[in-house]
Amino acid sequence: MTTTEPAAQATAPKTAAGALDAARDHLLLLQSPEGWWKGELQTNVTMDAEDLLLREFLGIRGDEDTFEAARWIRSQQAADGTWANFYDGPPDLSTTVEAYVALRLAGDPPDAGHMVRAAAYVRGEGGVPATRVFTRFWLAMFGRWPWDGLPALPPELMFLPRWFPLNVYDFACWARQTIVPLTVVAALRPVRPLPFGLDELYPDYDVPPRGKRGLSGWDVAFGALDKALHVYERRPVKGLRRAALRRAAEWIIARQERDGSWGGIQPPWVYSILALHLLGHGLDHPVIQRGLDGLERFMIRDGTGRRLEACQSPVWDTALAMNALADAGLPAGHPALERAAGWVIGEEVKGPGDWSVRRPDLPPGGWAFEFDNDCYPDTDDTAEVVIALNRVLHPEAEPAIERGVRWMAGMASGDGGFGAFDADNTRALCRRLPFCDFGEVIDPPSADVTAHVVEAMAHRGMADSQLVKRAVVWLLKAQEPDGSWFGRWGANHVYGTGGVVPALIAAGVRPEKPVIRHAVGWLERHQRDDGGWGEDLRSYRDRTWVGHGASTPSQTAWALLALLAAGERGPVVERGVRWLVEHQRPDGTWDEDHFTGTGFPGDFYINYHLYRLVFPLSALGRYVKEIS
Ligand code: R46
Repeated sequence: MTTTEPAAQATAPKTAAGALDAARDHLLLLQSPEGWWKGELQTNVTMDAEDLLLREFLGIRGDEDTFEAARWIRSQQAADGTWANFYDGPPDLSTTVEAYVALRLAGDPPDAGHMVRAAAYVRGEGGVPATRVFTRFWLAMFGRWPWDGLPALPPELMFLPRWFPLNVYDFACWARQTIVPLTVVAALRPVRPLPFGLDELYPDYDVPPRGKRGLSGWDVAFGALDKALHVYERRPVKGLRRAALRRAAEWIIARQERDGSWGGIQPPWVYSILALHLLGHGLDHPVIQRGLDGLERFMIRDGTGRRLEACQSPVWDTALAMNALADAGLPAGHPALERAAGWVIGEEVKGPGDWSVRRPDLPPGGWAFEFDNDCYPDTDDTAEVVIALNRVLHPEAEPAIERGVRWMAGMASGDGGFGAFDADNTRALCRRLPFCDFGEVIDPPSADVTAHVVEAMAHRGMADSQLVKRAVVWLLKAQEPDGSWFGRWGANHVYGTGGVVPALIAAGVRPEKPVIRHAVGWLERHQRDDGGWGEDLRSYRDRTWVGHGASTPSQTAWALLALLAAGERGPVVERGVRWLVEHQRPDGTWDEDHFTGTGFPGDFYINYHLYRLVFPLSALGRYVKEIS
């Protein structure tokens, strides 16, 4: 290795190359025989609590499963008795209530220390009345919350035409798939017995119910509509109600995936099982059976207990791993890459999906996030897969890439940007429904997804196309006044900026342009004293955290990828690389307790366990290539 930079030669380059080799070898060992990679997708104990509640409701809660799930839930409890939604995060009321009820199901006595502390926290925060709608839904199913005390959600929603505001296709696919089965459950208002009371979770004073009860015109209007729907709910038109429930059931059944899931994500999966069961499908019905069996494949069991993955990320992880290995210098024909390419090509989505509603003439193509969610391919995964396949040698790659690019191009939104699962999914009114008090419910274009699409298209020689030019303009307009970009699916401005800068450079924006200088300045200003980058998830709710937080491997790598793409070579890069090298484990990977993935800004976060390895590997690979 030769370099003209003596200072650099003394420290970083040699160790960076060593770190690169160790990381590459570690990642190669994690590949499955079939060719894919999959890191755990860790979220929070809501998943495990609701799993026990589901089994209790269906009458299939086993002792072993209860014991193991409870063990995991207890292991995640903070010393003050609460549960958070992410590592080192603040207590979350709704999650704590759900975890507490699950532990009561498992037999933990209410006077045990850890339960007393949890209940005291819950009461201090307003108790059950102050929890999110989802939590109160579960409690209503066990008679611990009045069905009338939930926002109305009539199944007649299914009859709203596609052009009408708030029809199901106005909602993001994850919300749509959650809402449709919940309309069924809400219409049938089931109540199952719970073998204990929960008085300790209710405050002894009146609490104004949770919600964004504002004074704006829409909030008042939706409040009135909610009242009217509650009146209707006492005497629904029988024929209409029956037809609506039938329509919902058909809609749900048509969307079950091969693995028995719905969308491959926990909420739609669980509520679809409940809805179909309540409509008369017995536990031995093949649809229910497949649903329950499929959940088993999302269970992780180890010495700490049993936990449920909210969803799985094999296509995403495989594309990222392929790109990281290619960045690390693996030749295009390396057997690991060829095996991965073969597997990914077999995962191509070949049929229509909910996305076809907005783009009826667009032929299918592209990739989804998971092993089996063919109804919901997304542009983000498609972009990363296209970038990965485009740089490996596989005889069948080209036609799949072309179909993927065509599909991705057709999914551009009217404003030139890209959402993840749908085009033009921008009805912000959805967010104001009283029912929608948790998480994002629409899928508008975002900077990180648009950047990935731009980068993929640029790699395919389309940088000068109208489509890419419009997307680039979208990105330029989306830059924050401070020079960064918001991160929709990763935390947060470090992720957004780390994605957009390489994309703009790939699309032909010169590194000396003000837009790039401004972004580089933001990254440089937010490098931490230890040389790394970190951004706390609290930044989604509190802007003082933007760009600030403990250094992590993935976020340090994202910043470096942007700086390297922008042509930076100075001490900022050197110190960032040194942070990665010095924090690498002896086995070649990194520790990353902090969550750096985003499910819903402000509400739901993900620790993608492979991020700690693939992104540092990419960054080190590109760095070592630059300096050698
Ligand atoms: C990383 C980028 C690639 N993209 C993939 C996007 C998939 C991210 C993972 C989605 O997983 C989800 C899991 C649960 N819906 C959810 C939900 C949504 C997504 C949810 C969670 C908790 S409703 C509660 C309610 C809901 Br409470 C673009």
